[in-house]
Amino acid sequence: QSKTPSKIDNVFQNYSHSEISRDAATIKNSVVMHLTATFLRTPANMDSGDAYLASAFSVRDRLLQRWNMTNEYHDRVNAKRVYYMSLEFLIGRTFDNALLALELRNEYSKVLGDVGFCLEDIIDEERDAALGNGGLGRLAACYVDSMACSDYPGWGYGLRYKYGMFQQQIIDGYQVEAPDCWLDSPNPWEFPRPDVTYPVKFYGHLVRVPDSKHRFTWESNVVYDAMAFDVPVPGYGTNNVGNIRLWSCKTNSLFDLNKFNAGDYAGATGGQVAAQILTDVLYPNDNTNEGKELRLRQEYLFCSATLQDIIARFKKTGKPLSELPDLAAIQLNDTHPTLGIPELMRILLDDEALTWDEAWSIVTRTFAFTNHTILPEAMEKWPVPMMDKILPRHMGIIYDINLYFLQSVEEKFPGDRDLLRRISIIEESNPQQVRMAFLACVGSHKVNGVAAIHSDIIKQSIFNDFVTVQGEDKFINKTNGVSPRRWMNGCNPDMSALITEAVGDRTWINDLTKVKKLEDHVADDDFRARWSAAKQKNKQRLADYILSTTGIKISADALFDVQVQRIHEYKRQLMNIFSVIYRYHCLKQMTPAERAKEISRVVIFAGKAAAGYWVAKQVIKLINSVAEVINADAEIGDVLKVVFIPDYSVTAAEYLIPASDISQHISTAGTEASGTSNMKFVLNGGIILGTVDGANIEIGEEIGEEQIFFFGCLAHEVGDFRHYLRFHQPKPDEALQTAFDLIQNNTFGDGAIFQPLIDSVLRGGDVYLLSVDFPSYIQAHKAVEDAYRNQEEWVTKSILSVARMAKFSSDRSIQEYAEEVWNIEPVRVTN
Ligand code: Z2T
Repeated sequence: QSKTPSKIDNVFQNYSHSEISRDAATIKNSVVMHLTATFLRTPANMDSGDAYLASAFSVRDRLLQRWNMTNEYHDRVNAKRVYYMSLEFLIGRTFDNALLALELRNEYSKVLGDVGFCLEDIIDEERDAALGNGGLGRLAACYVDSMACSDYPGWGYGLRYKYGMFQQQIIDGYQVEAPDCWLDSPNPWEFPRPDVTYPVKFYGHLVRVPDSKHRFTWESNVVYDAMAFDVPVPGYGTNNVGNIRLWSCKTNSLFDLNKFNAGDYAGATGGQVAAQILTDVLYPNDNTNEGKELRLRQEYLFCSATLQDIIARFKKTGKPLSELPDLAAIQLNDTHPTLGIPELMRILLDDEALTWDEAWSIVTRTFAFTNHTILPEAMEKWPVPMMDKILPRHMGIIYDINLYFLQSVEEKFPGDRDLLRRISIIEESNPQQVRMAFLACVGSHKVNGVAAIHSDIIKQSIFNDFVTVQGEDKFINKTNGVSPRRWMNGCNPDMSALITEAVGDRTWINDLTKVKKLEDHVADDDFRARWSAAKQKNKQRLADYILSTTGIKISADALFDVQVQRIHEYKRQLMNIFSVIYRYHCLKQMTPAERAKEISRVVIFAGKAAAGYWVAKQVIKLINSVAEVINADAEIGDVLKVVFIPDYSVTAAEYLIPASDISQHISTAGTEASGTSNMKFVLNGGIILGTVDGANIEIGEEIGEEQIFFFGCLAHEVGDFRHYLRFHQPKPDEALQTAFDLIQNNTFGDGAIFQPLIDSVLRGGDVYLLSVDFPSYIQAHKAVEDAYRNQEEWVTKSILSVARMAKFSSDRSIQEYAEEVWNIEPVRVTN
């Protein structure tokens, strides 16, 4: 502990009062300073990559003032904080976001323009921080953004993967994965905190503390150090700057100099390799659980470091641990961070010597849990022998949690053995498994789903018994939302300018209820024309992006039909491409004169398949094979184009979403917990073609059924259809059969490659009900076309939709969590 010299107060007394410097000369100086001093370049030899780094570091200097002010202020007033624990934060780029939040965009644009750079090109130099798979990870990023913007004292906690979401290359139509080396160039948006490092133990054995019931010493020599990296989250329209604290495994001390000196080089670095790999890569699974031992170790490193850090911060207040729930709320983003529950128990029992009941009361008042899926293949279960080997203390604590829980169930429902078996945290399989969703539920005071239908479904399915035992009030809904900063103001400047004009100022960016004002302009011809022009410009921008990334030339005058998301059977990209094939067939049957009357369409796909998900990868191959044939067919020309954009990312989404006319959200009813891109598309004036599933339903309720194209069977009908299809061959309608025929005729190359996909419908029980929904899907496409022919009505739908979308701001979601789950209040940061 070093002492602060008393003089320091005088030297820095004005520090926290300093305003962000905005004048062009000062900004230019700071960019040149970073260019020359931080990166050893000169203005004469700088390229746009240098210009990005120098500008980004200069912006970050300005951000730091607010960041320090925020943390000092929250410490000073002992603010209750919320900790959002997530194995994934799909952040994307930060530079433009920070420029907008600090209201410095025009200033930097000018300074860069003066030296011959265009801000858009500079922005394009930044690599995405892709520390997440899809919806769940992006939701975490939107939520920390909303906490920052709404003045909530909130932190994200996650892992700093050296390799984020893999890069997807398309070779010969197939997905090929390459590592995402996002840290190869300097990252202006992270701050290493070598002083914030915690030891994390694995394996070893337990020694009971004499005369104690629940207190153990855990002895092991396998100890890794987790070191913090802090990522700032600039709040728009506020001084509040949030923080995402990411842990990385530290390895320097693990170098074995004795082995090195003896010439054993592999042995010398072996310990480092073993440690390093813990935070090396993000598991690329969306909605599936691989059950790998390394993943369990990753999860524990994350949970242990995070809980130690939260406790250390709490202890600085000098308050007794019984008051932890008054100063800290912890949200578990799905079950991935569930080990935080036994880890906090371990700290309170073994390190702090609390009794079981004291500790358990603190734990259950601190944690809350969000479930994001009902797909059985995504449910985390860990074999008891594996958990016992790696985390013996936690396995013991989980057994005790389960014992006390089952005792309480037995008290309420005496003699119901089947209930006990069903509800046990330990599944009596061979080997036994720890059901992480049950552990998360038992250790939390609130459990929520992510859209109304999903929250209902989980109450009737996986948590049905828990509702009976623990009561209905514990199980609530928190419909997802997305950040208007990134998903409107950032990615769609022209539309945003129109909204600002309609509202009168920019306050809608932090209060989306104000977009209602757009309804006043829906009959204003000039406004409508500019609304359409904004969409048209976005479509041209996307056409340019597609040309540069794929070499495919498309017309910006066509209808843009977009499905971009992880490739998964339940999302039914396969149904989409079957319908494209059918459409191609129909166009081929027409005379040129008939074809000329058709609406030109570009069908756009993008998305990654989990590396081990063979069926999903075959779907990518089919899309690319179909695209190749159709795009080369001179007879078809611009009437139908099919594009698969490789390497979908947050940044690609920022190009794609503002340019869509219709987007598809076509999961089998009951399978998509919420979906969040559906919200983003509509917030950008796009129209949804979708099933009655996830948040589509609430979007339809808000914007009105005239503004959305629904089709397909309903969630409550799925069970019967599936049951029927287990015992009966599906009967494809003529359209679907035509698609099968074309594939089997080798229209798109060797049809045999795709037979397994056809068989998943015809012989695999058609689990996702393609044959059931196909006829209404084709009908819905027709309805979309008819509506699109009437451009006047289409523009009305587009404006009305955006006007009615306020509910889907993540600010609304976060406010609900704050009030109903976390019990925290906004804190306005001032000097
Ligand atoms: C994921 O992105 C989602 C659920 C998961 O369950 C895992 C991952 Cl990686 C374990 C998605 C849902 O599929 C989607 O419906 C939802 O909108 C999103 O989480 C955010 O809640």
